[in-house]
Amino acid sequence: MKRSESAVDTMPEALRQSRYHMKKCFLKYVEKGKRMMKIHHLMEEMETVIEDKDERAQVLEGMFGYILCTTQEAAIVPPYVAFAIRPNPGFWEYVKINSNDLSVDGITATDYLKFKETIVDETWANDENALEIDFGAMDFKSPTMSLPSSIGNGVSFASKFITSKLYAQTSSQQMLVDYLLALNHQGEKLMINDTLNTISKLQSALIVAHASLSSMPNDTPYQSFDLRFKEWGLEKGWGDNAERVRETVGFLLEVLQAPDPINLEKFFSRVPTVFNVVLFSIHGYFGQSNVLGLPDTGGQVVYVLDQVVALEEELLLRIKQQGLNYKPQILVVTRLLPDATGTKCNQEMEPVLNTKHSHILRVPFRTEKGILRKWVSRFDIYPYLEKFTQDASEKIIEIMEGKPDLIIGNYTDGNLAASLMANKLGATLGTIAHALEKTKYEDSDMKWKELDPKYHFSCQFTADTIAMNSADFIITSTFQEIAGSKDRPGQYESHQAFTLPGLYRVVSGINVFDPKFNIASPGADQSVYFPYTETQKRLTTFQPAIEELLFSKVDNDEHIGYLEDKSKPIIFSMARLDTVKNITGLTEWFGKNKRLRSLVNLVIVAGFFDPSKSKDREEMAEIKKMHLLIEKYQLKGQIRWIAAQTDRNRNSELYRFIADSKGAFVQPAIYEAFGLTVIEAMNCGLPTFATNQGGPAEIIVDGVSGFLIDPNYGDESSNKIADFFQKCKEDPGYWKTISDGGLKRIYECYTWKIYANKVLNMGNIYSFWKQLNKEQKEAKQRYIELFYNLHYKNLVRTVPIASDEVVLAPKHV
Ligand code: UDP
Ligand code: LCN
Repeated sequence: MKRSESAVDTMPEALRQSRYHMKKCFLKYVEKGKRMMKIHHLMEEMETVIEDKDERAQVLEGMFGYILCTTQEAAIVPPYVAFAIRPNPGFWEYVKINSNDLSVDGITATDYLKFKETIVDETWANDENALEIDFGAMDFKSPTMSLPSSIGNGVSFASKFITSKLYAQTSSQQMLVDYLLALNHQGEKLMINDTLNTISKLQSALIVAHASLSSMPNDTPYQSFDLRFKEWGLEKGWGDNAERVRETVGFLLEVLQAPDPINLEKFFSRVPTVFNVVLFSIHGYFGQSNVLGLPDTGGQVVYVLDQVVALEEELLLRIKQQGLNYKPQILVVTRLLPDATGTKCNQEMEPVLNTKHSHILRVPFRTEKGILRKWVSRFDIYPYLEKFTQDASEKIIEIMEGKPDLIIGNYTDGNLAASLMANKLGATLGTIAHALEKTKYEDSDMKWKELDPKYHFSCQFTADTIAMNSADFIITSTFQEIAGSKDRPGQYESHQAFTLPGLYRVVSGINVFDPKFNIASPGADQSVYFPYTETQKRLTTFQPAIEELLFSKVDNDEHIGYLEDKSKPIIFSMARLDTVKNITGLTEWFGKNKRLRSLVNLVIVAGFFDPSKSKDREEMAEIKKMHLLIEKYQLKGQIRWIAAQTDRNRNSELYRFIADSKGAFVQPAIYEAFGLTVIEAMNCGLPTFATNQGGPAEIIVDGVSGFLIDPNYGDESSNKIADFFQKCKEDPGYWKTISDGGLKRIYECYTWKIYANKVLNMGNIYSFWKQLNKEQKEAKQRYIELFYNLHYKNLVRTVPIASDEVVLAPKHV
């Protein structure tokens, strides 16, 4: 079978090939009535029908086998079975098969959604006025990419498209001039002044300037020719010396003469567009100490704090190279938490460590009763966001003495606030998902009604869809996040077409081929997470405390369990104690695998030990499960369970200490969006085993820079870990080969320097892109406003508002 053929064309033949078995199979699929089936369910049922192994293999090797392997799910409404088939990332097809006669119909995404809705809400599914959301309808003029290999490389595509527009339309060229004319910093003109208000005037001035610069020594400071430049209509911002100015002028001259994407990208990377940046990161405990491991407080906080440092550093460099002496300002805007429980989350302003001009700004949540004091889960945060954004916007404008040039949101709540503010002020908007919840829970869209009381997914998915459509650009950590892998849809991809039966049907939510998507992977702070071999930098003061943390024999508030045989290498894991992190899974794999237990000890850093002290429902359940597993598998003497650790310096030394023991890091999550611990461990030279479900599958090249493990197959995964340690025993050089492979991978792809450069280039290019596509953007924004006001706000009203007055038992228990 040719992969280029569509399923609707090949399915009839595929069914004909083994009609007898297929007939039985489809009757089996419909036997239990209406429901959803995943690929493993389809396979399992097939196994029961085609008992003979060889016959089954024959079917699976044929066309039907191929179609089945690319099927994501099937919806069953007897006598029909509808398949959602995904032959390649971003490409979907839908077919409906009648189990009685095996006739095949190709159906649209909308029809597929309607079909599957009938499983849960037939009346609504058949209502021809059921609300359909179609963001694609607003995109008819927008260019989209078509090659899967281009997904996530939006800047490059946008440059090509801008180039073609500049070529074809004088109006677009004039837009470029107008864009440059509008550049300013607090009213001070940059690059060109009003005398150069046409292409020809600009071009003539640049030719004169370029000629004069050619005769100057490279290091001539801008100040020595700025007056001459002014006479020609050119203002500061082109560069700090003759060489840089000449290059920048040269790039623009090339673009004006014959636009090409390379010079365009180079030119835009030089344009002084961004000085003031706002980053929204609202939920959890956003602080610089004593917060990691607290509920809803994990990698995002680490990411945002490192991001600020990297962005400020890059901004300072760029501003200097632009020949300007402005100070950049970055504000991280979060929630002020009066009940800060030992953190600084009740302080309004706090300078960001290792920066000169960046601050955390905290704004409280306000309700009709006044300021809300207590922490609320990120799932319950929606009622406060609109007011929070209004209050925060006022503060931000006051502090920055004007509007920010770039607003970046983080996670659903931050992205929604950022989009509300950016829309109001007309600022450029970037969003970062970190982890879209929709893919974390199976059928979370179809089951929204059942899950809403706990998670309020109706608000969350609506807010996510609004933010991703408002964004001028979307930053993702991996390709997987956008379009997944061969077998698994991406997090954004799962918002392409989905349905919340009874509420609305999204026939076009986001297109993964949209050029707004850009991959910029985070790094780990390399002044903290450095290799175990850099002995002179090692934080030796922590070593006695780490010895105690790992090896003392007492149980206390910080650790329980002990390690009988200290000479064994350690397998180490550290994560929030969420179900999806699967720390209990790892404990169980270890418990069950005698060979692994004989080779290594297990050290876990996660949560704490008393479930009654937890505010988080998932954490409570996981704590209880950990105790049960330690008991069940008699792990005392081979496991050390350490409570959540908040000191990143000490943590980094812990990773290195484990590396000294020739151990490994294990990240066993059921699903991990990116996984900062994975790159922290790799930065420390610690061989890493990480889940193949999500971002880590892209970070690690299996067997070269670490290992991938499948959380769905615990025995296989624990054996893979055991094999590694067995091999290290036989070949002591093997451990170092993997450790070095991990470090090489990090230095090539995962550093904050690479990140900051990419993100600021996005800020520059998309600020212009937004202007170029202004009318369309405005039309879409109107649609979004309608959706927000008429629908989202009603959904938010279903979320209970927290109160400080009554002390209730945690509501999710
Ligand atoms: N972390 C920590 N102490 C803990 C658990 C986690 O310092 O007890 C840190 C960890 O070092 C990493 C971050 O929290 O920097 C977790 O990020 P990751 O992306 O792995 O997961 P997330 O929690 O964001 O889902
Ligand atoms: C949230 C997650 O769940 C992690 O996978 C990421 O590493 C973290 O955010 C930072 O983006």
